[in-house]
Amino acid sequence: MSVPAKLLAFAALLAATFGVAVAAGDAFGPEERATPVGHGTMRADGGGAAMSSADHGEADGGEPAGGHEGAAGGGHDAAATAPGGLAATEDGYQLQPTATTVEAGKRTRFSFRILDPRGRVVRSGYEPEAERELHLIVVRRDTGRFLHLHPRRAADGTWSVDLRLPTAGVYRVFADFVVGGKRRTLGVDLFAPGSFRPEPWPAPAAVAHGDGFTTTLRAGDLRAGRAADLTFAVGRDGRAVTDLQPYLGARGHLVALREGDLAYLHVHPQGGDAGPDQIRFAATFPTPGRYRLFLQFQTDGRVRTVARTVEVSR
Ligand SMILES: [Cu+2]
Repeated sequence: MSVPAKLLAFAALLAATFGVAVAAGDAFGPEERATPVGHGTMRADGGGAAMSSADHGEADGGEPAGGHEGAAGGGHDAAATAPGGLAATEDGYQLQPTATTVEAGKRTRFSFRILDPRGRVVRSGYEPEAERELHLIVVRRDTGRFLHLHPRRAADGTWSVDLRLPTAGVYRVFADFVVGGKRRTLGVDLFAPGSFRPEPWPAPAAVAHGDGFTTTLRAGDLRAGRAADLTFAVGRDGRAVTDLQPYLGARGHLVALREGDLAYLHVHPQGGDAGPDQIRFAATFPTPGRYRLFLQFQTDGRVRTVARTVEVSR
């Protein structure tokens, strides 16, 4: 290919990628965000492109309600490294959606309930974690689309949120919450009928792009079963971003999913002496292999998402 032809091809690629991102961003209202990721051809440096301009939605403020008892006790420690999200039930708690099929591209009211070990709807007793009683993460199973939502809880314990799945496909829905002193992540599948083309994961790389930002990950050697210190440096246009705003009570939020089964890791923000452009987390990757990391942070009142792939060795 001649040089002009290459340039032309690259320009077309940029237009196509950007077009997709804009379409996805426009499609979302203030209560949702979708992050198209994995348009891998744009990674000059190996990072995945993840662009979206939608705001991160807040729909909190569920009414307090009494009546919930009998929560199982538990601690944060022993099970802290065990991944969640692989089952719809854990310790007898159950995630029960009212629908398992949603039309892609259409705003839909998505509702669900959490049942306790005695089969009763959990109506209260949620303990805020990262400033929310419940975090709902919706990920297309190839991880090419990512949503982070905060449903509203009604007095009868039903959680609801406006959901718009960006494309057809199979999605994993994770409800991440703390009840009875223990954090649980329950997962169910959600289907959006239609044709679906899975996107390959971008190769692991230190630098990843998304929402117009660049993040550089410093983590050393990631080893299975060992606590890892993940430090992300946020940049934009070649400069460090030093005006990160608090997001969910921390500098950032991180979701880590294992390749193959989308096991959902419990990641914790870390303080420490990181610079103003840096966000630190502690995580333990349970097994060797690849993981997808979705880093979210806030600047100018908007939540940004940058996805990346990491490789964990034995
Ligand atoms: Cu959340």
